[in-house]
Amino acid sequence: MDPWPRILQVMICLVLARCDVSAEKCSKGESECPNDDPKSCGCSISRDTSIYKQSGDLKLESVDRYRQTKDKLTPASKTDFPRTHGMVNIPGGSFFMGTNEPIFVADGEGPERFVRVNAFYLDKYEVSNAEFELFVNATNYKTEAETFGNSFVMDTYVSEDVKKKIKQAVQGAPWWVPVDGADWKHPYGEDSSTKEIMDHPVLHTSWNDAVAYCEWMTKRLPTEAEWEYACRGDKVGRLFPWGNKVNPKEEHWMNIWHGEFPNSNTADDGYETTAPVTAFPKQNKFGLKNMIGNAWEWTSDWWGTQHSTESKDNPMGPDRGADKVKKGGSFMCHETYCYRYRCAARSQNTPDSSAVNLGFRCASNKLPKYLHMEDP
Ligand SMILES: [Ca+2]
Ligand SMILES: [Ca+2]
Repeated sequence: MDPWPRILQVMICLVLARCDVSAEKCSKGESECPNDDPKSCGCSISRDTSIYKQSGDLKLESVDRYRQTKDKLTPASKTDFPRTHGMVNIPGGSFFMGTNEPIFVADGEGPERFVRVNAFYLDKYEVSNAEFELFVNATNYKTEAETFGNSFVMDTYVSEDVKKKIKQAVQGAPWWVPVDGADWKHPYGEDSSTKEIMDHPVLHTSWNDAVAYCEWMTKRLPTEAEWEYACRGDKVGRLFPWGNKVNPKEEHWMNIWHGEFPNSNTADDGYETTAPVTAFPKQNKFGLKNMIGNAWEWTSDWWGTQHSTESKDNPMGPDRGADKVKKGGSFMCHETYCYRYRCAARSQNTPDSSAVNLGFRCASNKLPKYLHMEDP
């Protein structure tokens, strides 16, 4: 029996339970939109794995299998594409995490709290398709989207042929559709490919996939505190890594949605979908690219929205949870819908979820032996 209709039905129901549709429909100015709803852009749609586990027709063993073999592998592999796995040094220091002027209160953007972070290394770029391909080729790793056989894509980016096969969408965020065959190699459905975008961020990677990749690179995911500290780059209380101007020097420094979401994308920044991970100026003094915009980025923290105002050293988030924190917003973010391309902004997904606008970059306590440090 084909389990897909039942799976889809249950998945959509559960997705709906996780999304407040009233906020999704708000396309007015931010001041007119509900500010207390963390789901207000449809960007936290999550997969529900329990239905797969209950049905017994799916085994998620790829991460474990990969762990048994990773020591034999070589993260410094050669590729035809320019490597973008370099890391920059983020000196230790302190900062105010979060904001006392939250846009999305229920996201737990606030309150501001004093946080100290030890020095660490962070990938200068989002992980690209080319870099992820090295990992897959070396380990035969199978992502969770490939195992489940589907992932979330915005309908705008899906071909008419693929659209015909889609029977359901997420209520309140109807542009989000579960697409069969969508995965990191087929970001917009089975008839798409990454052939021309190998230098773009890898998408449709779950948190578990991201952890597996970073481990293979002898790296790890950044904590949310590390990510935000790196994003802020010593700019106190600013919205973006460089300050408060959306377009510094009248230029575009990030890849977001321009036009009227979700109906028109004018691509004023040059990109209707993703941009190369090397695109745009460095976003702050650490030399980081595309921290905000382009692809959302997983962090290691469990999701929580109640933060103590006590100062903390190297906080790692709640001990447990259902969702993992992602940061930075994406090419699908528009000020009127998902104004989350800010350092303090945050969102969440279950660790096995994947989507067309979700990727990651890795961190490390020490510079891996096979790497030279990147200039900031
Ligand atoms: Ca854009
Ligand atoms: Ca990003």
